[in-house]
Amino acid sequence: RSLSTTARKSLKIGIIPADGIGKEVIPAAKAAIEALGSDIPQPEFIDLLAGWETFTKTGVALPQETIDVLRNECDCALFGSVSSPSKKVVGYSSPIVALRKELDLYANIRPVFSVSPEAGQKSTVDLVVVRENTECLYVKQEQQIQTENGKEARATRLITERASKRIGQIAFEIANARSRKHLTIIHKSNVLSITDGLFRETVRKVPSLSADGKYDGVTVMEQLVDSAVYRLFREPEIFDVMVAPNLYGDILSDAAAALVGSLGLVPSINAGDNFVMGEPVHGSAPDIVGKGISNPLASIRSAALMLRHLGYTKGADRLDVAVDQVVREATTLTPDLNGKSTTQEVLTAVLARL
Ligand code: GGG
Repeated sequence: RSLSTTARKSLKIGIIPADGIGKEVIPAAKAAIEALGSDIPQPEFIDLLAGWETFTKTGVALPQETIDVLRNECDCALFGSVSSPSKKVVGYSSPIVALRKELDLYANIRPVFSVSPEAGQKSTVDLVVVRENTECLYVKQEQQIQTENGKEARATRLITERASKRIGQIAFEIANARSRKHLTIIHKSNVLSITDGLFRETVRKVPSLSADGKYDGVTVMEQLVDSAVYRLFREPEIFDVMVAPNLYGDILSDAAAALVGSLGLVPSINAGDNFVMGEPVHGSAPDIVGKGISNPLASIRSAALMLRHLGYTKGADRLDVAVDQVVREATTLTPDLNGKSTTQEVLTAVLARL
């Protein structure tokens, strides 16, 4: 699903560090992109605002200007992390959730893999979580009412055939391009038979919609989300590509990150038909903000995923190979990976290997 690379002389990249360690790791990814030289078109970075801090300063979490510049001027974007409060704040709504909807970035693609001790060796964990990115409980239709028995809170969970079909198509496409060609559909349709039932049935039907039998080689398995988490921890090697509604996909990818050492290693892209935005899976990590020890590798890998999605395979591969080397050598790592190095030292190590 690469966008055309032919006409671009420059690559306009929206930079939205947002909150917390996003402000530390996104500049590192930017430096890594800059170091790719002629392997990509000349990058032009456009700094854009969003996040809780932006809200506290301006009263708006996702300025219209950010959306407009991304839509009208940028080829792609890098997003850091958001620190939305856990309590309702009048006028505030999560800007990352809103941005995914505004730009119709309907697929959140999260590869989770361990770096093998030797280059070329098979990794023990090597899977991709394909998360639906626009609906489920994240439509954020919540309400609270007062009843005679106390407060009652409700949330709408939206699953549509359209969104399930398009995420299913992406998942089959990704599975088909991998060597194992195995897809697991994650749901809980033994309890949520209408919503998860629709997701499951719609994804299952995807191969029958293509006349050329292009997904014939993909094997399909189904797994209830709770047992998927159990099996993920017991036997991660059984999973190749997992496709899930929004909330399950969010939780599963954080859980899978525990298997590869740190959330600080796991990248993602938010992809739509016309735009792609790289984003580390980790959050804003308020406990380590400002200490200079946040792990930049997930952001650098997110930049690689973004470039690969746009068709810049050589640049993307160079970033991934440099990160693989740094992880494999294990001499320059941040504390989340039991190292003692700073964000800047890890970035310098990556740049030296590019
Ligand atoms: N980069 C992923 C990230 O920011 N994760 C935290 C998250 O999802 N936050 C949602 C929010 O704070 O609105």
